[in-house]
Amino acid sequence: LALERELAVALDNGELAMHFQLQVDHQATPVGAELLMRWRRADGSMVRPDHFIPVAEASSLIIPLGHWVLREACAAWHALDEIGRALPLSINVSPVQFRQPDFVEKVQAILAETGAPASQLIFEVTEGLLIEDIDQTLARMHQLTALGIRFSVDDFGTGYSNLAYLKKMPLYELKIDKSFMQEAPQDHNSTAIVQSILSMAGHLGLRVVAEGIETEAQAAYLAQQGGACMQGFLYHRPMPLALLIEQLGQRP
Ligand code: G
Ligand code: G
Ligand code: G
Ligand code: MN
Ligand code: NA
Repeated sequence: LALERELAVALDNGELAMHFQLQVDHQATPVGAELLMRWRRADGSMVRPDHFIPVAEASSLIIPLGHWVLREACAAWHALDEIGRALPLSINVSPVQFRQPDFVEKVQAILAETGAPASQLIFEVTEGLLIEDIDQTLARMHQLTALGIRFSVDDFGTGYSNLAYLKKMPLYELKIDKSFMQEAPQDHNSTAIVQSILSMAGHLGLRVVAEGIETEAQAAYLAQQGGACMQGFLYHRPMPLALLIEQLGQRP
């Protein structure tokens, strides 16, 4: 596969970069950031992650890539801590990476190597991971939770209708998929789903991050519903670490 070979070279050549998208509370105060991978080819063209992550997952490249993301998160946390603006950082963990037999050991090794606090890391996982191989998933989540790592369900609401995992798994957060947010508060059905997720999360004691907030109307609707955390272009775009440091440094 041409893209697979190209990605392997890109990883070696440093063509991959992490961007950071701030998450805010209802007062627009930053409360965390998600790391999002970017691949800029030598010719300047961009390859979107939804294009190359599946390629990395189909080969073994997602393993070194995933380790690199975790190291980037730990390094970024230290950089933010140095300017007095440490924030919890969320990383997307591929099910392929999570299923590696030595995944927990590898996470521990990177934490030890970088000295970053596990309690400042949130692993975003998919509903698919949570409903397959439940015994292994649960055992690993408990090991990682014991280290201090927290778990978030990414793209919540788009995966499966079986919600049994919500009562079994040690979860910290749900991320409402942007497909629901983009139609709220105009579309009745999407709004009903968002409201149900907020209500359920409240009863389960889970934090909520609403993704894809692009309009004041969406933000106002969430504020009125009790103020979930928000992530979206209305507040912050994904940006390189240097810019993130500059922006956070300028705030009181
Ligand atoms: O910005 P956006 O186009 O970054 O992300 C598209 C998709 O790619 C998202 O669904 C996200 O989960 C995935 N993605 C982005 N960065 C990473 C990463 O570092 N690791 C993994 N596994 N997936 C990522
Ligand atoms: O991992 P996940 O699928 O949650 O990645 C988040 C994706 O959402 C990334 O592709 C990111 O660039 C994108 N994103 C973040 N904020 C917005 C937004 O306000 N609108 C849209 N359309 N996409 C967003
Ligand atoms: O700015 P960035 O490269 O992170 O943007 C990631 C993707 O999101 C790109 O495909 C870009 O076209 C798209 N995008 C950037 N800003 C917006 C926005 O305000 N609204 C929507 N819907 N998409 C955006
Ligand atoms: Mn995500
Ligand atoms: Na998502």
